[in-house]
Amino acid sequence: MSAVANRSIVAATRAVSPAIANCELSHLPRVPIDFAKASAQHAAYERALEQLGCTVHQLPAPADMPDSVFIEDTAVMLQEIALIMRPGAESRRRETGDVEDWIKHQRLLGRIEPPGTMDGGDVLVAGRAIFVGASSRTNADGVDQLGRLVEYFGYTLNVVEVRGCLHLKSAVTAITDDTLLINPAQVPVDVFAGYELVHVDPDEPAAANIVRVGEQLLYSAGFPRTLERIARLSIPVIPVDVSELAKAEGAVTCCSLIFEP
Ligand code: CIR
Repeated sequence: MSAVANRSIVAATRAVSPAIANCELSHLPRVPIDFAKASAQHAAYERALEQLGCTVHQLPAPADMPDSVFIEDTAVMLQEIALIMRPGAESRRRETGDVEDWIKHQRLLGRIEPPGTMDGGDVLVAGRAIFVGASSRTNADGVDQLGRLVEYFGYTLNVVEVRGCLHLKSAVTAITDDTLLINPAQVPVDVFAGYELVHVDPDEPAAANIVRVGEQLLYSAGFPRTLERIARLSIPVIPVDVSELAKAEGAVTCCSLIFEP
């Protein structure tokens, strides 16, 4: 494992809010969430990021922002610019303020402005290609604004229809710049022509979400069959238990913003 190689990578996280039980839910029934267990899993997730060589910077969790642990939805970090999102769920809009206050010291800032909406979970960056999910959280105005912001820096933008899941990155994430982990039942595969695609095991539809840290991976321990498929790539992968956070419809990418300072 090459943790030393990742030492310059920052992972911004946000502690679990004591109000997480009041989280937004779109595709799952509401079940009790054990705050202590969710916090312990989140702490183990942060330790795994450190094991991968990241410097973890944790922002505090406001008691009145149930979903704030899912910091990925508040911003998209590109090499050239940080894009502050305008989350699609009204209850999540206030989450961006504290994140912006910290991120403005890291990058030039761009913003999705009203009436645009976009969650960071809908933005997949693979090299110089950006894919944006047309989900229930991201509207056409948000996509137009993102297009203008990223095309200036030479990225290509592709809009992807998302079916039966919350975000684009519920359905497809990057293992490397050229290899994607994908659930073909939730996004059209032809959009990703030219990429090597690792399909999730059909019995694990929520398994397409993986965190890439440099040349290494962090993945949910809840998808052992898909993990076997990923292991065939011979890329180091740390599994973590995020079962309690999954009850709030969270997955592994949503709990961090990873970038090189
Ligand atoms: C929400 O519905 O907004 C939260 N309960 C879950 C957000 C998960 N975020 C993500 O996958 N990027």
